[in-house]
Amino acid sequence: MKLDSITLHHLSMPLVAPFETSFGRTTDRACILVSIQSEGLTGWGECVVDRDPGYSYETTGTAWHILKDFIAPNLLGQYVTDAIDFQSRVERIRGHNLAKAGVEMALWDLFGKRLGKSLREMLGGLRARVEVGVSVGLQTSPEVLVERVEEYLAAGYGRIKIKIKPGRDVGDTEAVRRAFPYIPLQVDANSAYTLETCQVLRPLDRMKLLLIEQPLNEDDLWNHSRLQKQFHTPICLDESIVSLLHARSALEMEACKIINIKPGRVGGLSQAVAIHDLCRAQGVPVWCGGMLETGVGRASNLALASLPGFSLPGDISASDRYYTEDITHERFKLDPGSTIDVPSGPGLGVTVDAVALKKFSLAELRLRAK
Ligand code: OSB
Ligand code: MG
Repeated sequence: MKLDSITLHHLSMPLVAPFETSFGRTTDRACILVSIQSEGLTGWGECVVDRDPGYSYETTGTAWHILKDFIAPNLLGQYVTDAIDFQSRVERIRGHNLAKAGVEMALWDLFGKRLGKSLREMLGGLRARVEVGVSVGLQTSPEVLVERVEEYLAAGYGRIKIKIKPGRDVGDTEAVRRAFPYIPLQVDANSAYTLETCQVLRPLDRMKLLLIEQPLNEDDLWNHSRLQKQFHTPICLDESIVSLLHARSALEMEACKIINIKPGRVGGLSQAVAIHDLCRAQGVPVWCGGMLETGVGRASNLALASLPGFSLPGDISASDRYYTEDITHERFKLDPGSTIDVPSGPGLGVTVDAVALKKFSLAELRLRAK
């Protein structure tokens, strides 16, 4: 399809409650929505960038720059045929996966609308609904954490993930495990430990956790492989897996037994599917991570998580876990069995609410083909 214009929307959306991890606290979640206009259709994508470089080196500022000055000029006025074609056009732009992934998502939405096919169909997803869990941020105390978890369990979430950091690890996890001895439970450290400081996590190995997510630095595959040898609990990598090659290296090194797949982190849905395929061929479980997405990114995550290798519940919670008001008309709700329905309409299967978009927009820029 010939791409006529690309519009960037810098958004800031208030969360229903602050979300705190080992790298910081978010009260208003930022992102850049990308819309691509082509042949009378509009495709939407979400760049899951944050204000600060805490999770990724990318920020709303770097993504805006890379999108405006490098990615868009490579695409405007061009005929882009598919995701592979798109990737080859941005191959020479090193890194900046979150920026690239947002554009790839918008292209999938566009192609789906043109073909009358849902993203799930295009990616080869099998399920019409996917199993999900909830990611619970750091709370003021283990007691408050247990209360939060209890609320989410009551709301119907079947799998709980809690955030940990040094000083708030074994005690918090133990409190939750003691209150709920049998729930599927996992922890996420967001790179807060070193191989040495990680030794305090040893008691976690007796708490029947599904996995321990990203204990060490993102660039430290090697020490994750040393750590995995010391723990029975599977280590799951998030930040470390930024490409198919990283996934292959991590598995070969036995740096993890499970992979969290986020299309943003790996530069797009096509890469996410490639990592899924690799893991599936090797019998390695994967699950879909989350980045507090709006309805746009959430629709994309649901479609991805419908692929057969996603054998663990994703961090894809209902819309009301994040936002009182979202920028899509559609809201996602939690159904019995801790599931959410995968959208079935063309492309992402969601429509953007122009009024809400304007309300949460800090800046907008339309780039046109010359
Ligand atoms: O590490 O998985 C993470 C949110 C922002 C950045 C990183 C992470 C997260 C989450 C939230 O854990 C997952 C969600 O969207 O519910
Ligand atoms: Mg994580």
